[in-house]
Amino acid sequence: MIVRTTAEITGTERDVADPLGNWRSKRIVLGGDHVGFSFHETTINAGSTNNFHYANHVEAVWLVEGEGTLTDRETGETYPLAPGSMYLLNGHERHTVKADTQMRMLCVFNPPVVGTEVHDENGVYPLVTVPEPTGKHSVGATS
Ligand code: 9YT
Repeated sequence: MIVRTTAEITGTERDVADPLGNWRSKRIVLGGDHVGFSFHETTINAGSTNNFHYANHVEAVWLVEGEGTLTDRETGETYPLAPGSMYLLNGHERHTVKADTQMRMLCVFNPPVVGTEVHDENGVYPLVTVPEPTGKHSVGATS
């Protein structure tokens, strides 16, 4: 079992700031934890517009705080975002998140983000994997 608090993550290498200064993401679970997904708390600044494209990952996002708009840039459709909204990028959609107020969202990535990824010129994270440790329990092991 792994137990963590945001207080332990804040200010460490798991607390990642957007190079453009629009968001900050606390990586609560990463690929190195070897559970098949990563789990992040992302805070997006009020008034910012963010173009994302996870070409190599599926992402689910659950909005906890704040309001804004999601645009699917593949179709042009827009969706209001408010606490309780969820979007699932199950088609690697290019998308834009516009934050009217500061937004706080919980994000799950599969395959997991490892933590060293940086967005390329298209806003894409590369696929990076972590080798399984040897001699350790695998996910689902009972002993
Ligand atoms: C809203 C969203 O896509 N968040 C993604 C996570 C963040 N960009 C990160 O942790 O890298």
